[in-house]
Amino acid sequence: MSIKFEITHICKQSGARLGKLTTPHGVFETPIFMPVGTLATVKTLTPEEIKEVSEGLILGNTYHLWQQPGEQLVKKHGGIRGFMNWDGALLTDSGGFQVFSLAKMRDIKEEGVYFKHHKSGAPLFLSPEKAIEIQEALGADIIMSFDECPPPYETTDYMKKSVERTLRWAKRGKDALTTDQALFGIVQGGLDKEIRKYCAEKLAEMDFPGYSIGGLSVGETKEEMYEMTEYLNDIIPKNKPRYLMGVGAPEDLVENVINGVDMFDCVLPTRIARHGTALTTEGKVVIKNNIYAEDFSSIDPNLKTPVSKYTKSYLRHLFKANEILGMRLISYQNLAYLKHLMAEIRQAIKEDRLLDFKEEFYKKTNYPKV
Ligand code: PRF
Repeated sequence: MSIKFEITHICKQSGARLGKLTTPHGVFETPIFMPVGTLATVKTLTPEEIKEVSEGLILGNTYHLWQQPGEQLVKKHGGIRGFMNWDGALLTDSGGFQVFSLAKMRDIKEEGVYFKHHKSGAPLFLSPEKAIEIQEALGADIIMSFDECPPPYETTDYMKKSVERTLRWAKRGKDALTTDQALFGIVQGGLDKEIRKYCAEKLAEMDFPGYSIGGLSVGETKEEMYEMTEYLNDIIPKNKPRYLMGVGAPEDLVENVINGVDMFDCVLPTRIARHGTALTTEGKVVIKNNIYAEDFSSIDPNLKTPVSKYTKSYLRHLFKANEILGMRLISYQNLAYLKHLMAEIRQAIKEDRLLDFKEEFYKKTNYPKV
């Protein structure tokens, strides 16, 4: 197991954790947000830019790279790091989520999932062992078990069966691993606390170097998400990093850090950027809006980045004219803002004032409070 995790401080006001995550390609202070580079690219940004707007730890994806260009080609470059010229650290997701979010006509069997490719319709099969084999070729520092991410409002009976299978898949993945990459187990169980608890405890018995929380931000309400992370805070082993998968709206970062989460990833900042929505220290800014037509102020008055040089009016023009630079600049802004927000959160933990910080955060921004 080639990562190390230590808790360095617990916020006296909120109970939130400050930690130090050591990987073969960097040491990171947690809580941390990891930008998503699904296809070995954080969309529109160069690795030099990604360095500036991240802590140096990003995500790649098994499903997508398996399909295109194929993990063996990536392996010939020395893994994702060599392929995309990234000298930081990496985490890959197992593909479990994409099988359930993208695939057509899937058939879940004990051995794995048979499904059809989301574009071509070609028949495919992904198993816990195959997901490990692909992630070994991709070479990330931290990798994920193959899991089922069931819809949040499934029946209790279905959830139980699904979690039992996800647990058997976690064990099979662990047995299949031949490298010292850090393999995380994924806690599933929808919105059922008993099933979640059972899943977390069974995974803890298998002793993974870290635990992910999957199956949230998949259609449930924010109240339900926060209630589940709050519940799991006392159940997932305290001495290991906890990673909340696919969650990254600014308010979700603040709330879930308070609930004991150490790591996050989400396509949200880069996805909404390409549609012209900026995340700023004052809240969301929809840059195409007519009110910015002659607004000569910068996108974020409190965050100095290379994007601050441009007026909102100019950024709006880029989107109106469908110019690629607009997408690049807002992607940069959004990741720079989340990096800044996480640094503020860590500082507030250090100073035992994260609940005060949360209150100010909602006062100063238009991010939604539940
Ligand atoms: N499982 C996996 N990856 C994921 C999820 C999951 O449940 C989610 C759910 N938010 C995002 N990414 N393997």
